Amino acid sequence: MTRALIIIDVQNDFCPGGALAVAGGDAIVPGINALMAEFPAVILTQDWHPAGHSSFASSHPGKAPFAMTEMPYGPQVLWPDHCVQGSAGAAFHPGLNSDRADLIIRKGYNPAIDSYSAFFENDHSTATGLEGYLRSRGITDLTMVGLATDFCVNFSAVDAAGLGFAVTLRADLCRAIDMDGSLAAAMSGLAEAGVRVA
Ligand code: VGL
Ligand code: ZN
Repeated sequence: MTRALIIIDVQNDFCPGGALAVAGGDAIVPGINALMAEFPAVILTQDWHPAGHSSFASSHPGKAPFAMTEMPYGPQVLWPDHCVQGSAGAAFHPGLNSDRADLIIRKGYNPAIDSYSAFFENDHSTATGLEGYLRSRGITDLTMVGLATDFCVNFSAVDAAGLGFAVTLRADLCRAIDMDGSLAAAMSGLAEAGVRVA
């Protein structure tokens, strides 16, 4: 059994003051840094959108942030512009010990498809390559932390469990957006998928 810590989207835009700020998003940084020491493998993900990405409300005339739209791959929340490639908002929180990361996996770079999960884009079929990386290293057990509990952490954890990894989500080291009951829905989906919530 080899374990990895997967740290989801601890980026400036998801922290207070950012474009898609999650309440208390920065409060989890010291605990995540401390947890790194317990894992032989540490992986960071980075939400990484081109300007004008199709998940941005600004790309849909007349649509407001947090409205829903229908994409060819299904329903999609429209977000404020965030994590634009190379921007300060897309950078990791300055307190995060990113030097410790073995791998940084970027997602959401396809202009036409959003990617909440670190494993598959929102069409649920286009792979990011993370599964192959983990299997190549013999990693079987994943602990997930980061932002946001109900979106990118949730979809990453559910996909990982579906792929056969043993997944633990450290809820104390995650924070949620929680729009329209999304956190409660995520928690029941995580339990159904067999993710252990600690
Ligand atoms: C996320 C919304 C849009 C996340 C990323 O990291 O949870 N949420 N892009
Ligand atoms: Zn995004």
